[in-house]
Amino acid sequence: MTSVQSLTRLPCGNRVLDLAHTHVMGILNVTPDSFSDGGRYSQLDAALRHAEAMVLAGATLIDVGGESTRPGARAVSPLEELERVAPIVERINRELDVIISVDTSTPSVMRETARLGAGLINDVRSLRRDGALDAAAATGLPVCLMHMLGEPGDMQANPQYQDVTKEVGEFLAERMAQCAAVGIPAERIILDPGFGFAKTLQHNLSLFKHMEALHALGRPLLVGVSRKSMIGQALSRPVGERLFGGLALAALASVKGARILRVHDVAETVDVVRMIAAVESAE
Ligand code: 7PM
Repeated sequence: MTSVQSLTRLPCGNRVLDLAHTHVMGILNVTPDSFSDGGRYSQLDAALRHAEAMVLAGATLIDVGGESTRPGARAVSPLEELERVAPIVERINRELDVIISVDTSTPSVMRETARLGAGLINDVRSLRRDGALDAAAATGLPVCLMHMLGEPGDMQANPQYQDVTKEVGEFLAERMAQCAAVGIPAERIILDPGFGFAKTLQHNLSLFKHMEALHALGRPLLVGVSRKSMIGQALSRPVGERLFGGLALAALASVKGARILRVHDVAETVDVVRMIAAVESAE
């Protein structure tokens, strides 16, 4: 087993991600609604049904997140985060044919969810928390490294760049080097420009336009723009009216070579990806 296959097939725990084409990652939020009186079991069932619907719609990855990255959101303890995420990871692994990505910066959550069947660690903090590099290395799983300056709470204060794409590339290269130092090889890394994280509208648009420059780092790109404020700001749309703008960005990202699109609207995005693939596979 050499070259061509190992360049396109990324082992993700008990499953394999074929990087020859673009994948849709469905977002599954398991942050509890404090006013919900549904209780634990019905919340778990609702999350599982949502995950199942996204898989039926064509998602090949499900991103499970238990710690809100929203500015001003209450900090969640590692135990609380694990109690939210672990049951759903276990159920998805048992009942659905999909790669489970865990959106976490917490070392104990990385270790425990890997044991329960997670296939990918998605860390918006790029393994910068104490112990995160070692925990991720110990799981042996692939890692998505995302660009962000500061913490979710303060990142939008006053973001400044000379050349946003160049600086994002330099940041991701530095994080790849830190990963290599603890035994996470480049072959196990996915890179993410971090749209909406410590960036103004102009930064986000410029970074999106020049995204191809990040291919120089030699790793597959994940793009997350679904329902984000860059769409709202560019089109003057509230969060409930950002689907078409998001699909335009999904199509552009796919054409620019992004390999994973992280989205809320899976069925619609899968049609975008399949339509592009149909044209690209023509004579
Ligand atoms: C509040 C603020 C709520 C931000 C939700 C968000 C990404 C991610 C998120 C991304 C990767 C959202 C974000 N965004 N992981 N997690 N890439 N890899 O809008 O762009 O979904 S959370």
